[in-house]
Amino acid sequence: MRNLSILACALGIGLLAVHVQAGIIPVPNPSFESPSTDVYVGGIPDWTTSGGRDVGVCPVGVSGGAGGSMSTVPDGNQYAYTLCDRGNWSPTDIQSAVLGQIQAGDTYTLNVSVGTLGNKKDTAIGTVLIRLLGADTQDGAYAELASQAITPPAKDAWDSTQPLVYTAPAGDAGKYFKISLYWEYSGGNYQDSGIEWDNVQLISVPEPVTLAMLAVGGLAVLRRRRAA
Ligand SMILES: [Ca+2]
Repeated sequence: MRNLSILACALGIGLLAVHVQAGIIPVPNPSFESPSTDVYVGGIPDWTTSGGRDVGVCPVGVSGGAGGSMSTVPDGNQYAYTLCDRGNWSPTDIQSAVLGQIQAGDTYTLNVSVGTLGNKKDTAIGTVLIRLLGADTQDGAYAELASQAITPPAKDAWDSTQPLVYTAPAGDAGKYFKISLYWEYSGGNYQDSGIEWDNVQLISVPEPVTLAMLAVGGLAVLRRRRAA
């Protein structure tokens, strides 16, 4: 009987640890498969957009929009595009829905596939960032918690090897957070430019000390059970 209770206790701790480690944070419309379309469509469901000339979703292999398209897509059939052109250099920002509240000490890893539109020049693409934004209240003013500068890949290529890794300090605990896909075009001497986005993934991992404390706590419980 005692062995059974020890086993049950160990299983419980194990399940708790698994639960704590299962840190995939759901992101609405993470692969820009909505709305399903066969053309360029302005706007992205579940995301807010600002700046640029045009922001929306596009299926792979479709030409149009600002005169170019991607011939491959990392995930599914569609990607998000952000276009700007001469005379409209305003930074483009695509922001997710609010995803939850920051847990102090947790490490958040944001991975996004970033592409460069097929007909674009290789230079002067400007500043490309993937970011986490935070606010004290859900509807408050969101400010940058962390950002990762992205070196855009070659024309008509995708890159997903530049993740944002952010370990939340105590001061950010409880803040509401969302994802930002940001592009500030440098204003080079050419018309039309595009950055593409796909396959947004956000994972959180508890701080190691939390897991260690859980393990220590579990051992203490087991010892008490054995002594009883
Ligand atoms: Ca996709």
